Amino acid sequence: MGATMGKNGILDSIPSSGGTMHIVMLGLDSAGKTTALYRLKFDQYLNTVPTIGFNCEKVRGTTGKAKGVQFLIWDVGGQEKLRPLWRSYTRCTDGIVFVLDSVDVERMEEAKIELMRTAKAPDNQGVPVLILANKQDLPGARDSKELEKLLGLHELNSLYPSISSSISCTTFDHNNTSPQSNNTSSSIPSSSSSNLSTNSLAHSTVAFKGWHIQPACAITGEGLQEGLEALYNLIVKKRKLIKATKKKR
Ligand SMILES: Nc1nc2c(ncn2[C@@H]2O[C@H](COP(=O)(O)OP(=O)(O)OP(=O)(O)O)[C@@H](O)[C@H]2O)c(=O)[nH]1
Ligand SMILES: [Mg+2]
Repeated sequence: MGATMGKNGILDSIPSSGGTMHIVMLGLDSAGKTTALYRLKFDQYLNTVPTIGFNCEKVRGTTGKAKGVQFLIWDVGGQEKLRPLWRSYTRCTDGIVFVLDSVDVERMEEAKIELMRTAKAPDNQGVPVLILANKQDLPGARDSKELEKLLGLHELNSLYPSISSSISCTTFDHNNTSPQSNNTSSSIPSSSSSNLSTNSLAHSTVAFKGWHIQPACAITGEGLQEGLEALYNLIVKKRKLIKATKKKR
């Protein structure tokens, strides 16, 4: 377990091997990060102590498209004095898991501030984020919809890239009912006043929602693999989007 801190952050020491996804797990102290990590790794509940520094484990996905995928998961201590270190771990990561205590409404604002600070940091913008709504087994646990509101997760939408493409669209001549040109399957009606327009461009934007909220219980393991799969899907989707954007240039 463990690695040394390079000048460019903790991930310096890890080869960015093709198949392995690098994931960093953050969240307030006592949210359940280490419990979740050990549940994923050993498939059992292990007692934890507050993390000073970090834990790191290789974990295999077991469900859906993430089945067989290897994740290298960094679990970083969440105490206030340790949070300035989070930045060193998130640099170059493929995805972030933000673990939340779904019962601790008193500290929800604090969690929101840390989540937003992390997601909005220049190095992290656009990195897929899984919000793990942990401790769902406890009475009073807030559900995903409520947490989404409490944390203002819609704020995250603006952080993700979208691909905008221009397509040549059908133009319509009112004097002649046949289309002028048609590079698309759908025709876009022209305004009633114009009788002809040629090669007009329609812009379509494919939005990418780069975050997902997953209810979970780290003690029993419920929701953990599902969350990992959701994060994996976001990472793959983002990579495809970036590839498509590069091709267009
Ligand atoms: N009821 C319940 N308790 C949980 C759950 N997950 C973690 N806990 C408990 O919450 C406490 C803190 O868990 P940790 O995994 O150590 O929390 P952490 O986020 O790693 O905390 P730091 O290392 O201080 O950042 C422990 O007593 C866990 O047993 C859960 O899903 N349900
Ligand atoms: Mg811990």
